[in-house]
Formats: sequence, structure tokens, C-alpha cells
Amino acid sequence: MSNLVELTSDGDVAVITINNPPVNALSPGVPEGISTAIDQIASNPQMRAAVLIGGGRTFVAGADIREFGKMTSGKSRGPGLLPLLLKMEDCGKPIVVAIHGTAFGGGLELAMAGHYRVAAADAQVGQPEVKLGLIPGAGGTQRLPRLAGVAKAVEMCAQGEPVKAPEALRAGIVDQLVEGDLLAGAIAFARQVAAQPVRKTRERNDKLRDAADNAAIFSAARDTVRKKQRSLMAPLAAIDAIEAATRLSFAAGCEQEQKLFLECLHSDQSKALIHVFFGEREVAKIPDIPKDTPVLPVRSAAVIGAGTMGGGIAMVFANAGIPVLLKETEQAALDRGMATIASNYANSVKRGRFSQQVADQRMKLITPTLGYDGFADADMVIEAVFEGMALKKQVFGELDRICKPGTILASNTSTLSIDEIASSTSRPEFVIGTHFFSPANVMRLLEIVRGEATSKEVIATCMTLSKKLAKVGVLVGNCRGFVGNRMFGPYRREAQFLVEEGADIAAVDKALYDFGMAMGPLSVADLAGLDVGWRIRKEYRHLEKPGVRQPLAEDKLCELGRFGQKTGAGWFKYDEQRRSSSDPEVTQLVRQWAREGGIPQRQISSEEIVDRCLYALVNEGARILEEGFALRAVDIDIIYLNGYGFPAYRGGPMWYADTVGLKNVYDRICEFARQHGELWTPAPLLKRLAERGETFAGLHKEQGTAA
Ligand code: 3H9
Repeated sequence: MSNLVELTSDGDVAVITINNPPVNALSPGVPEGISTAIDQIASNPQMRAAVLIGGGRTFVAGADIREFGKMTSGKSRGPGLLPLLLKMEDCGKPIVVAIHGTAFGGGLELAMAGHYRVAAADAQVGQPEVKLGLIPGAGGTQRLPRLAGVAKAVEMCAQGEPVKAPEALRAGIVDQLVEGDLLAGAIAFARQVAAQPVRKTRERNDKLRDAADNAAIFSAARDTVRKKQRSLMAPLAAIDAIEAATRLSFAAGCEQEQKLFLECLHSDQSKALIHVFFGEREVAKIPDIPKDTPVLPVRSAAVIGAGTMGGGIAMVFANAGIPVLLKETEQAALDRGMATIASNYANSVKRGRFSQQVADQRMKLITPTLGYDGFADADMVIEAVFEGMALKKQVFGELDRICKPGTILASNTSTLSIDEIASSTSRPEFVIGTHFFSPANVMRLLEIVRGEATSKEVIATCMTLSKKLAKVGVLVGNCRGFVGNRMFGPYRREAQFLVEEGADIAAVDKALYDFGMAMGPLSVADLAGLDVGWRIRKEYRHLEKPGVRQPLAEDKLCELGRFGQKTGAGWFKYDEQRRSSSDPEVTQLVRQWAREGGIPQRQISSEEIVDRCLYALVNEGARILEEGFALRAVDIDIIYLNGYGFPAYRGGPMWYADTVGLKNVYDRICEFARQHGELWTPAPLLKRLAERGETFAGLHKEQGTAA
């Protein structure tokens, strides 16, 4: 037997333990080990029943995701689970699967092939394969509807959300919850059922009903997928596979599942989503900051500025159970900030996200204040005042005088230099950027900006804290706009240029929405407020290179008081409910400004719209990477997926460029450079990789091995 699987016994009950830390994935050797153990149990007359359990912190979190890359490149045939699961079911002695932690994906499929399942009360089960662009590939779409019914199986396989043990019990996925010691409970359960004939999940049909009975479930589920999981193929494939369970025999249903699983596995969507899964974990690893770097305790926090950002950040801390002071300079602004927070919580209660009691507890953790009382004791202060260097420096100077040694002083600036802000304190090693995205209580991204002097402990603390705050923390360097906004500049610039060259405003947004972006760039601008960029551009006008083309329409819209949604008009016009529609007046104005600016008008295809906007993003991303402001290409991808509505199934802008082929991207950028001039100068890194036939992801691997 492999050392990944251990066979022991407790009297007449055999115990199979899977030991493949950290999550007992079904890596090569694990299925084989279980198979050998079952053979031994079957042939041992002293054994009457068996328990299958996971060692360590969890049962089985699924197939080994790292193996999928090898499968698609032909280097591995995959876990070959189906025969093992049949063998388990066919074992004449009852097998009781004991679940703690998570039984996900192949882990739940394994459990469902057991004759019974018992679970710790805090365990979770799920078929999250869709989140990897896959469907269950080891009979999950055939056994789950037999255990839990079609509706539950469709929900679990198409949406991929986990189900907690008590709900799994109600749904019929587990047979009993175990209080106290799980193994002892599972052994006792096994003894109880040892004399009973075994039940095979695959032979149960009582909950399946037929395709006609379930027609409404399938069609409603498909509608939901098309609306909420736009363009994703795996959720629809999962529904198809479950529908097959209601039409075909178990064996034929499994064949259909295999076919659909392999189609998904070989899709670009799945490759991208697997890249995202590992990427989200990769960004937590900072090459020069070892895992054991000490972290500072953050038991209390304070936020300066109760505007949209400050209020949202205070909520983020309260949601994580950390008491937080919220400071404003004037009572009216403070009251407004607290009222917005209260109304956000009330909305969440109304939508059923959490109870009134939870909302009250969170609200109580936020203490409004007009002064610096209590700041001396805060472990971390986050400044979220108006974006202006003089004001920020003044605030940090005050914090330096008030806060205890060891307090982390963080700025939520989205553009300004952390080093310059830090220079107004006597402790730059404790100063860091924590760039939240609006609305801060909703968006998952947190750009953590490393200043020149920021200490490793402070960085490690913020990276750890980001998890506690339910954010994806990505470490970035201190350049203007950091990573996300620096790249967003050229992207938005191209969207405007396209309109000025003749593209229809709605067509620009539609092309990018159809590409998969959560919103088109011009709608995003209207939402954020056109005046924000206008103000920043006025501040930085002196840095613009003479003779280099600048967008003209947005500044002119601002001069007309069209600031976007907040004024009911921007690129689009908005009704009372903030529903948008095209505004012919803007179209006319832009045409007039283009004529005055001597910009020739032409027909522009949606393909050009997508290429211009996305390659502007990629080209700037390549510069950022080369300059070292992002650690790896995947860090940029994770930023764009979590902060800018980039579609996860395309893997992020840098991954997307890799899939298009960097030579193709480079050639197209050169074409744009010939047509539009120096703004399109290809990034040297992109040129190099394209010439060598390499990828951004490959570069990251090289760096990874070098580090
Ligand atoms: C599947 O099962 C297909 C089947 O139908 C069969 C087909 C034939 N494989 O997340 P964490 C690594 S598809 C390989 O930080 P947590 C992870 O990368 C699979 N590695 O811990 C990390 O490595 P590192 C369906 C895996 O406590 C380390 O383990 N299953 C796998 O926050 C710790 O992970 C899923 O999609 C894996 N399956 O969360 C479940 N899982 O330390 C995916 C984790 O080097 N996993 N790793 O960075 C999860 O959702 C979470 O990991 C889990 C634990 C909730 C289990």
C-alpha cells in the first residue's frame, strides 16, 4: 500500500485513512492506495465493515488540480476514479465515509460511492468544479441527484457553492452528523450497519424521477446560468450531465459526463480558471518575505474620513469583528457617513445576507468621532481623506505624533506616492498603502503598496490581515496609480479615442461587455464620476508630453457639468433609478469636438474596440512587470479580476495575452503604433517575449525558480 493511504482496524471494523497533506487531494497513489485497501478488506474474513476517513485537517478537497495541466498536455491520464468508485460500491462489506473539513469535487464523489456517510457538524460538502471551468468527472453528476434529488444536484453542480453538514443531512447527502470524535462515531455507525445489506448509490432511483418531471428545473437553471454566469460553459455542461442522469442508465450517464468533463477540461475557460485558482494563492507568496515573518496584532483600527471609501473601509473591519474608530472633521459629514453605513447594513439584512442581530453587532463595532480620542491605542490607522498630497502629509504628521509606536499607518491613496506621504512621519517603516476598491465593503481587491522603507513585518501583517478582512491582498510597488489604476489609464484612454474617431459610445461599451467585462469602460467612468479623473488630469497636466494625443471629450463633458451618474448625465444619461440610456446630444457634441480637433471619422469594428482597449492594458502591464512594480504577471491578473471586473474565465489581461499569443499581440500593437503614434510603443518586455515565442506566465515561472 502507498504511504498516502493507511489501513488499520478497530476490532472488526477496518479503517482506511488518507494522508496526503495539506488537503488530501486525490493525487496519483491515493486512488490506488484506497483500491488496494478495499481488496484487502474484502478478502479479510475478520473485517465486517470499513470506515474511510481523511487524516489531518480535512477529508478530501478533490482531485489534484495540478494534475489537470498534465492531463491536457497528455502527460497524465488523470485520477481514473470511476473504476475505484464502482469497486467501492461493489464491496460486499459496508463502507462508511467519515467527513470532516471539506469533501469537495472528487472528494464528495468518493464519499458518495461509499454505502453511508457521516459528517462532523462543521464539515462542508460541494461540487465546486464549475469554479475551475469543469464539471464533476467521477460520477458526481450521476450520484448526487440520486442522493439529493435533481434540484439540489443542479444547484450544487452549476453554482459550485458548498453545503454545510446540517443541510447535507437534510438533503440526504449524509446519513448522520457526529458530535465529538468523528472516527469513533463512524466506527460505531459502521458496527450498527455491518449486518445490513449494502446500498449502492448508483442503484437508487427514488429521487431521480424522469426528464419530463424535471424539465422546469433544467430550464430555470439554464436561464439563471445565462444571466448570472454569463458566457461560462461549465455550468451548462453540468446541467446537461445531470439531465443525462434522468434519461440514461447510470453507466451511459457516466459516459456522457466523461465526454462533457473532457470538453470542459480542454477548454480555454478551464485553463484560465485553474490559473486563477493557483494565482489567488500565489499572490500571497512574496519572494523576499519568508512565511515565518512575524506579524503584528491588529485588534483595533481607526479610519480617517467617513466618505464613501472611509465608511466602506470601516465596514470591512467591523465585518471581520475588529473594532474601528471612524473620524471626520465635521459632525454633519460624520452623521452622513454613519447613516450610509447603517443603510448599507439594513439593505444586507433586507436581502437576507445576515440577521438584524449581526448587523447590530457590526454597527456597534464602529465608533464615530470628531477627534483623535482613542487613536493612541489603535493597532492600525487607515487614512481615507480627499486625494491631495498636502492634506495627506498633514494627516500623517498628526498620526505620527498621536499613535503609539508600532501602529501601522496606512493610506488609501489611489495615486499618490507612499514614500512622500511616509516622509511626513518619523517612522516610514510603519507606513504602507492599502488601496481598497469602491465599494470597499464589496470589492475583494486590496492593493498593498510597498514603500521604499516599509518593513517586512508591516507588509506581512497587511497580507495576513487581507485574508481576515475577506480581501485578496496583492503587493504592488509605489508608482503613479500603482498597478490597477496605472493600467486602467491607457484602457480608458483608448475607449475615449475610439469614440472620438467615430465609434458609437454604446458600441464601445457593448464590445467590452461582450468580451466579458462586468461593465463597459464608459459606464465605469460615469459610475466613478468623470470629475474625479478631470481633477487629477488638471493636477498632472504639467507632466503631459507636448504633441502627444490626449483624450478631449471627457474634460469637455465635465466643463458642461456632466459628471456621470451623480449628475444624471455623463457619457450616457440616467433616470431617477440610475438606469442608463444613450444620449444623442453627447454623440453630436463628440462629433463636433472631433471635427474641431481634426480627428478623421471612420467605421470601427467591435474587434478593433476590444483589441485597442485590451492591448493598451496589456502593454502597460508589461511595462509595470518589467519595472518591477508587480511581482509576477499573475499578480496583475488577480488585480484585474478582483478590482476591475475582468472576466475570470479569461484569466486576467496577461493570461489573456498569452492565450492570444504574444507575437500576435505584439504585431497588433506595432500596427497601432504605426497608425496612432508613440502612445503605442510596444513595451520592451512584450517585444522580447514575442520574439522568443515565450509567455508572461512562463516568465513568472522562471522568476519563481530563480527566487
Ligand atoms: C475535481 O475534484 C474534479 C473531480 O470531479 C474529479 C475528476 C476526475 N488540488 O486553499 P488553501 C492546495 S476538481 C491540488 O490555501 P484553505 C492549494 O493550492 C477539484 N492542490 O487552503 C494550497 O497550496 P499552497 C475540486 C490543492 O484552507 C494548499 O492546498 N475541488 C487542492 O484556505 C492549501 O489550500 C476544489 O475545487 C486540490 N484540489 O482552503 C477545491 N486544493 O499551499 C479546491 C487545495 O502550495 N480547494 N490545494 O498554496 C479549495 O477550495 C480550498 O483549497 C479548501 C481549503 C477549501 C479545500
